[in-house]
Amino acid sequence: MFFFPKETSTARVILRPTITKPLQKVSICLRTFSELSRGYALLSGATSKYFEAFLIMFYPPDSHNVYINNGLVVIKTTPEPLDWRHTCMTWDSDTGLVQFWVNGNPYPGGFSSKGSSITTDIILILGQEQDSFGGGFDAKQSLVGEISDIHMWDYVLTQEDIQKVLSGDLHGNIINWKSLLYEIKGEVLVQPKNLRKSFLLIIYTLIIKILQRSVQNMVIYLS
Ligand SMILES: [Ca+2]
Repeated sequence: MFFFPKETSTARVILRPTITKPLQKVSICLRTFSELSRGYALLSGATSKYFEAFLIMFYPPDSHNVYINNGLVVIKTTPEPLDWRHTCMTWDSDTGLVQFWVNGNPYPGGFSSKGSSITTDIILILGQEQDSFGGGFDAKQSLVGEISDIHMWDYVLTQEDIQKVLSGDLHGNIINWKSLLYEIKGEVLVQPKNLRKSFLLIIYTLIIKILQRSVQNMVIYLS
């Protein structure tokens, strides 16, 4: 996973998708962990024509601004407890339909940029939001936290596909986390993904409880 340790306007990961023709259908999935309460970009894609060609902004705890070729769709979701968060989005130029999932749960989407296509010059960036083609970053829109399991497709995923992505059985055909092509700029650490935020917290809580019980038993014994 990529770890963005602090708020900067420099730290970013530039992805190298294998796109040979303009995208008229697209799907993206990724996992993020962040304790930020301000808005931040989950993914920023800019083309020479549209600086918000493919952008997902998350405003915790329940709102997303999705842009396709500068066309905005606002998506409301149910707030989730602080943990790794799996976000998926699809867009189909034929209808303009934007679909959205968080942790496998579908949410009402919207419509954006029907009939257009995302051009092959797209610059895809994790950690920062582009206000120009490949730049124009603002620390207050940067990600502080972690990103993992990013996959992207040049077709529209079904609900069934989303479940396969969640369980790790479906990988992207234009961006694949298992064979990711990327370039790091600034302070971004590459680490093995761990579950410390959930699993280790449970273990830690259990140990504290056991210790507390032992102390209580000792007190009872002594008195
Ligand atoms: Ca910005």
